Amino acid sequence: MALWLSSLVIGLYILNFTLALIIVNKDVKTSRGMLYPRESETREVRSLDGIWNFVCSDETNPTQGIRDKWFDDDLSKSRPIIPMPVPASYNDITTERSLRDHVGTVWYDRKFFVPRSWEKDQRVWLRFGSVHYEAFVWINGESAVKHEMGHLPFETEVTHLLKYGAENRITVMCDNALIQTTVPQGKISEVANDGGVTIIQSYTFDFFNYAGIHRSVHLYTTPKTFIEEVEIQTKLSDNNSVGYIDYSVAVNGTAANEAENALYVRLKLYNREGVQVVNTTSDGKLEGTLKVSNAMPWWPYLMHSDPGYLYELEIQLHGANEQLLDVYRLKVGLRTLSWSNTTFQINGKPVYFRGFGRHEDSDVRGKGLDNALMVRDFNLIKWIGANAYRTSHYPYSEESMQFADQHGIMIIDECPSVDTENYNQALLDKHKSSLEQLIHRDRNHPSVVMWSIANEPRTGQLNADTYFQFVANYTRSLDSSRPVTAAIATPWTDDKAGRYLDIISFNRYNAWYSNTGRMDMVTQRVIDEATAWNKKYGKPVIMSEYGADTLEGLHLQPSFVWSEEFQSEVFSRHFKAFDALRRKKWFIGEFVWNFADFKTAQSYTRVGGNKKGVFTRARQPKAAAHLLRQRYFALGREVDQCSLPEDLFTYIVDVGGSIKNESGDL
Ligand code: BDP
Repeated sequence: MALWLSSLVIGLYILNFTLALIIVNKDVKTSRGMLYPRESETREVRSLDGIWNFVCSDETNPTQGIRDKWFDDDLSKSRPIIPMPVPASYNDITTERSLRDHVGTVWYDRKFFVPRSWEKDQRVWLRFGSVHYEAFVWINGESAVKHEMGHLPFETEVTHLLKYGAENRITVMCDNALIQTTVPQGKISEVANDGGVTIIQSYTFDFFNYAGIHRSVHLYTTPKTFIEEVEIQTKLSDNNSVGYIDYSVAVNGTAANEAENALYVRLKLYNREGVQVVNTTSDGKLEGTLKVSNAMPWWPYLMHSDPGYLYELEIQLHGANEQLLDVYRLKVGLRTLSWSNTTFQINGKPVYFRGFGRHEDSDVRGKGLDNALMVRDFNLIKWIGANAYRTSHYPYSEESMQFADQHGIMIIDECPSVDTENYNQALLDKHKSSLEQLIHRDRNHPSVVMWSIANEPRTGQLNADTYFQFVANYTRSLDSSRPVTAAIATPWTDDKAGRYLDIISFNRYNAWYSNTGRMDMVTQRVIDEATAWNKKYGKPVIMSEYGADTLEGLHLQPSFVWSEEFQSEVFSRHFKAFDALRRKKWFIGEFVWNFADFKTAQSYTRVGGNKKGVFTRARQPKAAAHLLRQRYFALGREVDQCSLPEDLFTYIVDVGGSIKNESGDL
């Protein structure tokens, strides 16, 4: 190669590399609307859940369906279809390995009727609770909406695409491919196999890349001029006896565009008994503050005898001549969050978090929404005395967020960024967008007490500093009423992101990934690491993951890795560290990894998936669950004076007094 040519190539290479290093804080597109679909006197909701038709594209030809316009007619005309439940991940529904491990696009369609009555004076919206990872949607062959990002809702108006009083067809193409600029990241490669080549999806995160239409699909109507956004923030004063709700409503549609000033909202607040406690109207700005006397605060589970108290806020949109245009109802919990460098408080009371990292995961359904599973999970959370969980490692269903509000379970709400690395501009923009969509969706939930901007990002890498400064500050600019955290596993010595967080969360697997089996190397290490994080950043600290894989039914004494005894002992060694740390006020919480066993990609370190669950995948307790229950309730008793369940301790013997040992009473 001529010298000039090779210097040109090297020059271009360096330029390319340098460009990749430069990341700037660009504006990202913000989401609109997407209030959870609720019926009211002005709105109707119809579910499109059920059994849809399904076909899989060839992995080596993922765009064939687009080129051949499979959306123009029933999918059954293009390929043999199979039945597929919605909502559900498609991976574990059939017995086919090829579908379980499929990489690329799959297609769904179904027919539905739209009543004639929907044609007049209203709008119709199509809303997906979530599709993983990218979705393309057609109605009657016309493109309706496209959305990238799993675990988050999206919607579009379809008024003009529907046939009224007639049958309609909806077609969805879903692409599960993860690359270096998706959130989360993955890699696609072409690898030789026995018969030729195959497409391989790899990823470093430790849960199965389930895909499909994961949450409910709804059609709903709104009036022509409608309530598009509601944002509230609450606080309490006067010893929690007076509540304030700052509200702001955004309206869209015909009248909104023509005669904005004629619009106003009437707000009525009802208490749990259905008694109206506030009735007020806004000015033309559609924002203001409601004052609630004799307020009933929203308290976390076990922190108060009446946790999860919710009011109902009725928002009526009125137009010219006081005409009632639209009505939307929202549950509201009155609470104040505050935090400092040493504490996190709710309604002025310091919080000690005791909970879990979790997954939306179960047999057959994968990550598909399932109400039976959701209710069982909350029953287990309450049974065990936990007061919080982190939505590791992506946003959970809206239905579960509502449930957490009702039951007083505090949520650290995490965006879908896991093992983030190779920082680049496209990734930053999408990461910020994932947080924007998350905050937009969840900002009104009292249960959400913290935003988690990433799980185990590679925060020692080049660019991590600028990248997380942008991400954390962006999050704060969207919501300054909640603290920002990230679950970090980078050694504290190398971490570059912690200084942009309000609360430091760290994940560490002493006696499991490091010093495997060494029970004598847990307690002091946990104390030392938590202390080092606190010293480095001067912020409150949470241990957001610790644990050990445990095969249900495997008993080994003395404890040995994978046995039930081992999990209990690992927990116990951590409890000792946590108790030493709790004396230092800045240590504010302990989260076990994981609530239940869950599926992962195939690997020789995983037996049918990750088995660090305190519950099995079928949601039955392992031995350690009983131990954890005793600790969580004991903490509730000590910190929040909660009462203990009668069956917390098993009766053993009546010795007619106390049993003594050398160090005192047992
Ligand atoms: C942590 C990850 C979590 C994993 C866990 C494990 O945050 O997603 O499942 O390790 O290996 O590093 O069990």
